[in-house]
Amino acid sequence: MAFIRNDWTIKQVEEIYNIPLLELIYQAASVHREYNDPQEVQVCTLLSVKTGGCPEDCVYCPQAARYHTDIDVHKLLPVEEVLESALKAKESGSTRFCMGAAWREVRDNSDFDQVLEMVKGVNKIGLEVCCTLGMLTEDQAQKLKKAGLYAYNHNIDTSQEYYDQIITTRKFEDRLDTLNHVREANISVCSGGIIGMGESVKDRIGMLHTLCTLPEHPESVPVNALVPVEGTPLEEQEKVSVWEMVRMIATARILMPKAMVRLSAGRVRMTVEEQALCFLAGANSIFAGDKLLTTPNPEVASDQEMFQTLNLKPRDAFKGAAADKFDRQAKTL
Ligand code: SAM
Ligand code: DTB
Ligand code: SF4
Repeated sequence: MAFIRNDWTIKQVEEIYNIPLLELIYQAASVHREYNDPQEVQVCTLLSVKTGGCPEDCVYCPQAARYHTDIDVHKLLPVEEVLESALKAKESGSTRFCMGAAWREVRDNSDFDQVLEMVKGVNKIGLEVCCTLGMLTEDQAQKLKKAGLYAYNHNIDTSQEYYDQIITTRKFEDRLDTLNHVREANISVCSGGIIGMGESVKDRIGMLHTLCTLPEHPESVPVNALVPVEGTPLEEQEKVSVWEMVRMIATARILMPKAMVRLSAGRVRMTVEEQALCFLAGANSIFAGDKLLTTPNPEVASDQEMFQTLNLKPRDAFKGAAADKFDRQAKTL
């Protein structure tokens, strides 16, 4: 049985990352089987509850106010509308519902109160409720937990060394602080990053090293392929090859055996065969629904067909070794 370790060295991560590809897939698939049911894939739905107008300068992001992109900018959605979307997501087979807001950080204002209402409502529907709202204080994390938040997504995006090429309006350490507040509040941690932003292999290894040496591994690790959006500084960036996605996923799987490794943005440009390789290499979660936050995603019907073809089954909500710890709040509501 592979050990769960938090003391990986950069050299070890590099060695794993560089294992010949088919051997790497085999090793990752073996670790995956030791810890998870390889047929089971978590299906999550995303909803952008507040879109665009963000003060940050993340070079990949269509929602940064400073870039001129063609997105449907809107302020915070009404609670009712969000709950209707959550119900639809549940009906179409999702077990996790993630609400995203184009904020730098959460402010203690009526918008935050409204998000807390959304969290309560989605929780009541019986979905694992997740948010991605930017940076949080300890107190805000506690309030979200109290409202029934199950998971919080906060990506480190890239390596510490490459971070200032991607974002200058906050620091890598700020992200780690928020992750710490989320962990302290007993909320399930979702943190990963993006490949295809011009980073080196060393940066990819560095990013994985940061994630797998956190005091506790994130419960979920999204691996996004950059979706180049017209109007952003990365609009001309070349598509990453599927082999790079597979290598990232397989390495993440070996380093963090129990985590849900999520094949996230970029699926719309992948074939079913390519996605199958990612599942073989240990990916066990996807975003479903024809939109991610602002960009397209495969249609629900084609994903359902993919699940049938590959004999995959959607994972139940509130399942897994850490579930008791995280859904305690949900049960008492
Ligand atoms: N504003 C909050 C934040 O940055 O944490 C939450 C929303 S933000 C859009 C969530 C994540 O989406 C980012 O951290 C980034 O990893 C991912 N993302 C945004 N734009 C992307 C793109 N064009 N391609 C791939 N991933 C992207
Ligand atoms: C994550 O790692 N990927 C999702 C989710 N967490 C919030 C977001 C992907 C966004 C892709 C670009 C867009 O649709 O705006
Ligand atoms: Fe804002 Fe988040 Fe986009 Fe950065 S990734 S510009 S913080 S919405």
